[in-house]
Amino acid sequence: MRPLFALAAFVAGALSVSVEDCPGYTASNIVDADSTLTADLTLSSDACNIYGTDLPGLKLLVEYQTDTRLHVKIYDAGLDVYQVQEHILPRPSNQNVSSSVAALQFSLIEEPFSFSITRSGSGEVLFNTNSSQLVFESQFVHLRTQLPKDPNIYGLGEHSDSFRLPTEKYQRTFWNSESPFIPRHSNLYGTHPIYLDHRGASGSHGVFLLNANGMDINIDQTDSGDQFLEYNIIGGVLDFYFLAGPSPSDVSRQYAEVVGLPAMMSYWTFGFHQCKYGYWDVNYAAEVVANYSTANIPLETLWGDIDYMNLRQVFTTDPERFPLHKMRELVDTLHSRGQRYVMMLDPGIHRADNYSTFTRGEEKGVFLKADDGSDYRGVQWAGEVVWPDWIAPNTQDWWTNEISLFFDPETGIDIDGAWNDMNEASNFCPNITCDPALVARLGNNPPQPTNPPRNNTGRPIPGFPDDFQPEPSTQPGNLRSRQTTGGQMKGLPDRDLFNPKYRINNHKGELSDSTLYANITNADGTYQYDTHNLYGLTMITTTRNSLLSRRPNKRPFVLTRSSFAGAGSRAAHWFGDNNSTWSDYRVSIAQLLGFAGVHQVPMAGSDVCGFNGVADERMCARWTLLGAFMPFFRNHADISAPPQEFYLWDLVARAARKAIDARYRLLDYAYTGMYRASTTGEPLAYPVFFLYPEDEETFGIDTQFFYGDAILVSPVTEDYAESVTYYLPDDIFYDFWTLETVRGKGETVTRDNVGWTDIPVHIRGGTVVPLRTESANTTTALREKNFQIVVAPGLDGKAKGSLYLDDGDSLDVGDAKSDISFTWDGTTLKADGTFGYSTDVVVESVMVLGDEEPVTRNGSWPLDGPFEVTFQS
Ligand SMILES: *[C@@H]1O[C@H](CO)[C@@H](O)[C@H](O)[C@H]1NC(C)=O
Ligand SMILES: *[C@@H]1O[C@H](CO)[C@@H](O)[C@H](O)[C@H]1NC(C)=O
Ligand SMILES: *[C@@H]1O[C@H](CO)[C@@H](O)[C@H](O)[C@H]1NC(C)=O
Ligand SMILES: *[C@@H]1O[C@H](CO)[C@@H](O)[C@H](O)[C@H]1NC(C)=O
Ligand SMILES: *[C@@H]1O[C@H](CO)[C@@H](O)[C@H](O)[C@H]1NC(C)=O
Ligand SMILES: *[C@@H]1O[C@H](CO)[C@@H](O)[C@H](O)[C@H]1NC(C)=O
Ligand SMILES: *[C@@H]1O[C@H](CO)[C@@H](O)[C@H](O)[C@H]1NC(C)=O
Ligand SMILES: *[C@@H]1O[C@H](CO)[C@@H](O)[C@H](O)[C@H]1NC(C)=O
Ligand SMILES: *[C@@H]1O[C@H](CO)[C@@H](O)[C@H](O)[C@H]1NC(C)=O
Ligand SMILES: CC(=O)N[C@H]1CO[C@H](CO)[C@@H](O)[C@@H]1O
Repeated sequence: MRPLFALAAFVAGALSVSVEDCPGYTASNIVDADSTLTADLTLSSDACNIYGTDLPGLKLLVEYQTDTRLHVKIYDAGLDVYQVQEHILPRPSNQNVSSSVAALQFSLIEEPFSFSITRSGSGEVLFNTNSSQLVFESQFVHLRTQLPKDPNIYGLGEHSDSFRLPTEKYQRTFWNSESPFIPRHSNLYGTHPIYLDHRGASGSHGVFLLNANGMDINIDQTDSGDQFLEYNIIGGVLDFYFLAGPSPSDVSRQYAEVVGLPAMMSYWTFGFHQCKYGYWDVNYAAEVVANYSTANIPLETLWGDIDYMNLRQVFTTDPERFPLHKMRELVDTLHSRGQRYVMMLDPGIHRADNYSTFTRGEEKGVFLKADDGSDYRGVQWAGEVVWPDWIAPNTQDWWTNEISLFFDPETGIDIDGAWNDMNEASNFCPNITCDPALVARLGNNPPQPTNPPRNNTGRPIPGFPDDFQPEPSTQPGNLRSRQTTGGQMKGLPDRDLFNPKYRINNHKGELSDSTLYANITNADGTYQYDTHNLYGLTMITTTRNSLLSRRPNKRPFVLTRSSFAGAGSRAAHWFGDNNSTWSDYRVSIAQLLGFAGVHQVPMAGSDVCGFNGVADERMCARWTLLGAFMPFFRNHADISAPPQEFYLWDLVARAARKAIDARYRLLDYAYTGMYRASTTGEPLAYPVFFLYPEDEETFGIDTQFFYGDAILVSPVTEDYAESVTYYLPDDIFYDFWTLETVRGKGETVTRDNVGWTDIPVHIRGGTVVPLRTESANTTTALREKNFQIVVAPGLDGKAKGSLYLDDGDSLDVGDAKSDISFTWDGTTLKADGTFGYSTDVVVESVMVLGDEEPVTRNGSWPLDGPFEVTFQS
């Protein structure tokens, strides 16, 4: 949602910094063992100190971690420079493979030090840093790699630009920020320093830089036309994971090995969700639910935005507009109808002595502290607020306690999931001159009395020794043993935390503007300067743990606005506060491809019909049809926007009925994709080139995508258009709606007269798609429907697919799951695999598509063991 103040501060940063005067480093003491290489790097001559102080001594560590993953780390010998805490992002285990069997090779030049990564066999250079000196200063780290001409680079989100990134004068800035209207070419809510470099027939690889500090990544060309990508970072170490691919999906899977497999989502989360900021009372909210039913549009989940809160305090309800007993009634009713309820939890905690969430947090010492030991204060919805320090020792217990009290099924609100917003973190204080009490007065809350200052030494926490530290990592890294003798990797002292000399291109202005001040320390002694981009990740980790503790065997559902690498293993993501424009409708596809294809956050989608602005009927109809083919499907609008529930327009209602009908019939197909994603890292939504990696025409496509590996979605993209031109690769396809065969020719196709309730969708030949025979008004009811198996033979006449079944909600389903594979050899459909999930639902028909009319065989094949269905030709 939107902040009270819109800041227009935008300062263009220099696209490329001059580092030519810097001396670079010289490598020595090179120890080249079979699966590791280490070296010392020393500053080659006098420091240049362009944006800080050059560090004289660095270490290089190279590990051949797996056949396909090479880890390269350059860090300070003193181990003082901040490194992302292992408990926040656990590192993958190192399998110590021999370099002789690895798909990637590391080599270095000693003086001036540079390194390159090549593909074994072909020797193709994937990464080479020799065109620019390595600069490693107290507040500036610089590294540049060459790229081929016209490279196909994807990822580096969160952004609202094209999926394939521009190659000239393009900059990605990472500094998580509240970003209403999702401005183009700007830092948005999340940080994912991973890019996928696709080189057609020679393959794809990935480069992940595990660094959470503010940075600018420049993609540009030198005056002589050499293409490069460079990192300009205001802190942290160079911690690279090179992923060999060679297929694009291989890169996705290998990235998941580093940052974690996506969390498995419950079946119901694929239902249709409705939300709006501005459902001003519980009756209004209930009426929305009722109106969906009356309109015969299936609504799975109602969402509660901050409206429900008393004085905008989390874990409270407004006694008049959302009295607890009415809320309980609402949720009971929803549950009895097979529907769900999700509520918002913001991190800004109202600083009020009569607010028990705050006072309990105070007692446990969970809030971020100012330098005098008092709570660090700022402004959020409730007025003057404090923010949890998610890594302080008691914060998890405090948050879990608040969640279990407020969401107690017996006495509180029995939610089905939690929504974490404003967690960049957003602060309505515009800058460091802010007096929170004064600014808060603009809101509806009086300033609260200040707390007595506390002893700041060692941040004392009641009941704990002064030097108490957060849980040590469960997966010790390579540096762990050195920690006792070396530094603590918590950040160099004596830095300018407000105005580092290298100024990243943060569209909000300075580092501390509209967020937590960069000089605030966390409980473990690290600074917000270094950990800013991790605030959202640590919040959703804590929320997920709390939900798990509340319902230990149910999959927690957390939706987050802010994210960092690895967020998909903990939460779903929506693309924030977009606008009701055709442009934001279109860009939602590029955003989905970034999150589902590259960033490993598969449960993703936009605010359908747009959050800000005024949703237009025809635009909303198109967006509804598009949103129904994205993993996360929610209509959501701002309080300042007019209502945009699907039932409000006849056209949109018809589009919604049709879209949801298709979505629900395909729900098990998508759920199977989700299972695959959560167990292997295979994407749940694919860029077209992932499936046609050698077809250059597909590399730039970001207005079409595959929902799962079989369903190609090609929406109308132009404003108010009734025709669309889309690309069909050289392959066989079948129209999803008419089942007609469509021979793709590796050309664009123009389709005219696309009605306002229509969206072009194709089934890719070579696939078997399980559908429910009919839709239902809830996903619970849907699970009772039988299956129809649709066989879409490929050019070779063959096809394959799969169907995953379980109870839809348990965290650990044990053996109670079925993973059924389907193969079609031209005459027989074979179903094989595991059949541990017991169900009365059967396969009721098998339909084979082809040049003639589809051929259907009806029957009743139980899903308790292998079966075959033969078609005579
Ligand atoms: C790899 O080597 C490291 C350090 O030598 C060791 O701690 C780790 O256990 C090894 N891992 C495997 C899988 O052998
Ligand atoms: C960097 O390395 C590449 C490939 O090895 C080589 O072609 C190029 O000349 C080198 N550039 C510089 C500036 O040394
Ligand atoms: C629900 O429908 C009724 C009848 O059309 C209408 O008066 C009311 O405004 C609608 N409420 C909401 C919240 O859409
Ligand atoms: C769905 O339909 C069933 C049967 O018609 C009805 O009992 C139930 O209340 C409906 N649920 C919703 C959410 O509309
Ligand atoms: C706390 O105090 C404020 C200011 O006096 C008041 O408006 C609010 O209702 C109180 N809250 C509770 C939960 O008593
Ligand atoms: C952070 O900076 C603010 C504004 O200059 C200052 O008031 C405060 O004392 C500093 N806090 C810490 C923890 O250094
Ligand atoms: C800080 O924000 C206030 C309020 O918007 C503004 O008046 C002031 O000029 C800002 N100060 C700086 C240093 O940007
Ligand atoms: C602050 O705490 C430290 C460590 O617990 C203690 O040594 C010191 O005396 C305390 N200072 C004050 C002013 O209370
Ligand atoms: C947001 O969209 C509305 C139309 O819905 C438009 O009038 C407005 O200009 C847009 N604002 C921005 C900042 O794009
Ligand atoms: C804030 C912002 O970036 N808005 C974009 C909205 O969409 C138009 C195109 O329709 C872009 O030009 C704007 O930049």
